[in-house]
Amino acid sequence: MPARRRSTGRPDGDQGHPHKPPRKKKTDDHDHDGHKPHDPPYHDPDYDHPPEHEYEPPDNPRYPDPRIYGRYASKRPPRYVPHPIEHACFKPRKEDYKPPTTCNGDSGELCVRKDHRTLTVDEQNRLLNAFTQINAMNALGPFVDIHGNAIHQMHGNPRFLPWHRVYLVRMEELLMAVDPTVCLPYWKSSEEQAFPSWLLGFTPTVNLNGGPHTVTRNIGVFAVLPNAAAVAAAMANGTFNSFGGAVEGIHDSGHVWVDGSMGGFATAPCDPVFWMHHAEIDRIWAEWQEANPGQNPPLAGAAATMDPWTETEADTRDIEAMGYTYA
Ligand SMILES: [Cu+2]
Repeated sequence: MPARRRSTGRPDGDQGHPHKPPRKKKTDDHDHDGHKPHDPPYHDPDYDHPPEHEYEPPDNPRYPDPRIYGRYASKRPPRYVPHPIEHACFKPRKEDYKPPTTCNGDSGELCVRKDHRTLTVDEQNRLLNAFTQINAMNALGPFVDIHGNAIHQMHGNPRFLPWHRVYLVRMEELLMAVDPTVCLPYWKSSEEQAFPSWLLGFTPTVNLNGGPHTVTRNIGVFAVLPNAAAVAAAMANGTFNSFGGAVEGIHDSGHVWVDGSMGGFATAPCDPVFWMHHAEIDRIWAEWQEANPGQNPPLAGAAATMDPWTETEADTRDIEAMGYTYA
């Protein structure tokens, strides 16, 4: 179970991008193996069929830590080599002494996920720095690869929302291992109709199983960002599947609108905007949950386990129990 963490628009019309041609389908050879933009109405009747779900995790030494990588964790972890500094005797000066705190303990505090527009420059830098650090540690690549593995059936069915909820919490934990002040911000694209400008210059290269991938974007070329009316229409659904299908369609359009890395399942989480886009989708779900108590994803058996992690659908119903909240 994840530890608990720290506590603490303008609706556009349909013409969000006057300089851009109307929604246009990709026809060329882009590596678009994933998210397809949806035309309203978003609901897909196939969404009502929960997946038949079984899988075998791959045996892959790229996944040393079961807390983050779940069942991907290697059965033969790499041999531990102590860092030279671990043998140094470190004595803090008396004035530096602070009472010890538990590392993986339950502080009872919630990670507060904020609108990225409200982040200070320091908070922006801390997020990008933590992202860079987990990438440099080669912890990010294997984590992105999980999203590239369709075995987890996390798109196009009722697992979409709960699965990505767990995925985001794991990412937040990974970032917090580097900087405990970091929480994932959200990108309210329906209101902004613009890409977060402070991310534009940040295009990391991530070592994926298939080789290094450098983040690219083709912003606004292949789709139109859903607007506030589309989000309101999704929110108006009274049952989980109709809501989930609609919100996944909105999510898909956001992926295709950014395009480049964001256009493919295997590469999308390399772009930090993926996490902010999904935090917004998750925030919309949390809001809908409050308005529709008891409406949960209709998942049972193996399909109810958010593999490769152990959380079940029921574990994902309460975001505060998962250690975070939205501001
Ligand atoms: Cu996804």
